[in-house]
Amino acid sequence: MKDSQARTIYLKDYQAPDYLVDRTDLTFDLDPHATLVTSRLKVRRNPAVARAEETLPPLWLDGSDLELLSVSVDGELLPAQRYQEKPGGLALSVDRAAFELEVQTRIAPEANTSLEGLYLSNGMYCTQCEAEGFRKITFYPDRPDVMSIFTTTIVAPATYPVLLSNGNRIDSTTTEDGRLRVTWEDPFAKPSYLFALVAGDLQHVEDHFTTCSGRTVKLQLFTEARNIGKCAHAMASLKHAMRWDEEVYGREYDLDIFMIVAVDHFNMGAMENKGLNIFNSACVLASPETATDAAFQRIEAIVAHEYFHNWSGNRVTCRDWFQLSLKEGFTVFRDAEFSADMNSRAVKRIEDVILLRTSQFAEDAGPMSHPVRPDSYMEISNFYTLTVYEKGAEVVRMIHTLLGEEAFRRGSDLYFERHDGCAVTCEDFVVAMEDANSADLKQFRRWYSQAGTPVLEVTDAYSEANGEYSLTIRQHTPATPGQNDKLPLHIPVKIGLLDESGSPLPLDTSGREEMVLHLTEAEQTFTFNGIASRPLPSLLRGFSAPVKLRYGYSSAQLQFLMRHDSDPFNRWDACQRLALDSLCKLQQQYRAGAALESPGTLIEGFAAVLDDVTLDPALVAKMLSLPSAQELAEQEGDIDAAAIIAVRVFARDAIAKALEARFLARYRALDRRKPYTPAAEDIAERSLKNTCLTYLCAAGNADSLTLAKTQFERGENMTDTAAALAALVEFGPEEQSENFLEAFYQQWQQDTQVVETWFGLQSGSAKFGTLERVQKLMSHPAFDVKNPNKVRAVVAGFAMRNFTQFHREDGSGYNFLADQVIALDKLNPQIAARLVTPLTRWRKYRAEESGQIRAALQRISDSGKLSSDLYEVVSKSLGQD
Ligand code: B3K
Ligand code: ZN
Repeated sequence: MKDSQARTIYLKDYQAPDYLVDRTDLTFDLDPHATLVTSRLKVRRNPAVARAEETLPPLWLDGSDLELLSVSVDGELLPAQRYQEKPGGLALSVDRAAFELEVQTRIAPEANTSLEGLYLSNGMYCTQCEAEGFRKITFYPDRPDVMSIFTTTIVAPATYPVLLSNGNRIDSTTTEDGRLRVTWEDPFAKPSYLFALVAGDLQHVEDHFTTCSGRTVKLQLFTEARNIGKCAHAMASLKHAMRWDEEVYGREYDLDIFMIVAVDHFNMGAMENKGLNIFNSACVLASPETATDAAFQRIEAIVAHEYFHNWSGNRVTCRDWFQLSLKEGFTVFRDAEFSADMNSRAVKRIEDVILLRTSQFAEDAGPMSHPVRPDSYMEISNFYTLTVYEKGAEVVRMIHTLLGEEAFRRGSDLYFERHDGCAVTCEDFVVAMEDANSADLKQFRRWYSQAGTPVLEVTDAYSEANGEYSLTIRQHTPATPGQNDKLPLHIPVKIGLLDESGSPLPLDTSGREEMVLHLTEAEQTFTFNGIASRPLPSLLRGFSAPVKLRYGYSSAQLQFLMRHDSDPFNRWDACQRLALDSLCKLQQQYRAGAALESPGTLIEGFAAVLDDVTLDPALVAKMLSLPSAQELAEQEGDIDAAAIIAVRVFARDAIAKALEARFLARYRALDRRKPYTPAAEDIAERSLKNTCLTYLCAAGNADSLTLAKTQFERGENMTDTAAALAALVEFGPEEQSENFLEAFYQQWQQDTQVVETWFGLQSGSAKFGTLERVQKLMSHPAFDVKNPNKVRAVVAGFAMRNFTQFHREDGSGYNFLADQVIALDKLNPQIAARLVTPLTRWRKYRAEESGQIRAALQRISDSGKLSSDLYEVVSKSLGQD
């Protein structure tokens, strides 16, 4: 296996830049095949590293896939012997400590399929520079600790009437030959990764926001004309986010204009470029007819996330990419709290914890395992991970839990004040939290440097004679690649105790009923006095730390917690544990070749949940959802895919049949046919209604399929329509399902986002998402291998969300994925490196699957020259690096 230029970069090797760039003045003469980029930089020696007597070091400018046309210093063309083009950039010999550098390059946006740098999406020019895409635009010190004031001039034919960049528009003219020429200036110094440019024939919607100090900010959302009716929700979300950041963090927006642009070809969700956020259209465009509730909520969260970056990321940025979690972990925490305030707090927490437990824990236990602040990387794009984002957010959440709301705010105020306009480190963040509160987070810092998911084993003891109850907690973090020995972490464990009637017990003389235990030792005992009878502990409330918790709850105790715990998250968690226990028992029966027994306890538990009309319907829906196949897989050492699939279907059908009457009653009560709103209460009702509908259809009663058919045909909103279609596809007669799918496509074929939903429905279907069908979808006219959303809907839908078909015994699913990864690596390395993830878990499977998956991975490795992105993941997974 070879890659282009894989080499490992280490945090310990960080050095401050030799030169700084005070001003960056860019001119783009746009052309699909030959865009001319002129860059004028005011460069000076970095005083922090300069010593008077030394000779000047060469100036290094990163560059990739660029055609260099000329280099001048202070207005004079530089002779060729003064600069050297090397792999990855340009080295200039320098004879003065401050100078103006002009570099001209030519690039071809049309040929750029990596979607990094400047590229075309449906004929619209757009950019993506984080992390290292700016070097595909021009030669530049493309590192986040070089911050500069940017001015950008865009020249384009009149067929591109909208020309955008960061900051404020300061000039707009028509050239003599009839082209448009627009100049933007961003007054805030920023690293190159926050640069953005957009040019296209776009429409926009406009609104405004009055900031807390009374300034008016113009808000504009740009999209192709056909999507102009899908902007309202994102605009409303933006205004909510702007207000929330003022109220909760005291952060006011700083420019007079904030723009969002929707593009169809985008590698991830969105990008926080200063004043000009660029969004994947699936993460910003929505209407009730075309987008599901999940999409509405995702849009609200991502719009907020990108907006929040204006402070946590842009005003205060990262010194180097090892510090990525400084901005991402903090911003994910901020957006999670925003979503919790806008919607159901418990449900938001549950969704985030499901993601952690299924995917981040798997990453922590896999070959790419790394700390929240990695020590090394080959390709930084591979480190935009769940560990950096989601576990990083958990680390910030734990600081919040340990310090408390007000102290955390003092810490964040100090952080923003102290580091405004600077590129800093995770350490700086922690120090600000400490300094603002005279707190000690010394041991807590290990969360940034130690990889792996800690396991907490809890035992308890009760002495009736003394009225004393004690909890003993042992912590242990398993070894991860390159880190064998782990130290104890400082872990906040939020707990409560319930008496036999389910009431909370006072935990100390102050009478508080909930507290945070500070676990800092490998083993520690916490004692509570004045406890009249043996209590039931409610542990790790709200998932107060990203750990695996083990305590030997009986089924009866779990059912008790489900009914009485005052912490809604833990009520759900008790229900999940009950389901996991039942499914594990069923797996044992399946593996032993025994008849599967109906999961009676689980059915009882679910019945009680369904009968409790006082519970938030959204919480009920979550409680009634069985753990996913992926989550079940995470429980085991030797994953047996066939067993997981079989017992999940068995349990689901048994629950469906046993509780059919209850599901029907709740469905009917919730089927109110109200006009659509994305309000939390309405989303909650739809989610429970559609959960009931799915169980009803699983029970196999023809009347239920009629209910689904009616709901589908009414087509009142995409949430209900897609849920009904999914149920019909999964449980209805095959021929009819085909007809429904076809009817749906005919109705929505013009709508990009709905077609993506349609693809995903099929590729992720246990019944319909067979390999043959997925291959057929890849030749569908609406499929486009150069569009990551389509690849995600079809290929990732199959490989990551269709456990049943992907793990087909003949190994064809693994081979298919290997083929797709090899092909995609030539077009878009970032997407290829993400898509290969399911194959990296080969060691966790039983021998049969494990051998097949490894062989598929080996085939990728042997397929020729790989991108550095894919090389890193494949070589680490095979154990070669
Ligand atoms: N900061 C971007 C992610 C960039 C990913 C580059 N491969 C979006 C976000 O986290 O807000
Ligand atoms: Zn982010």
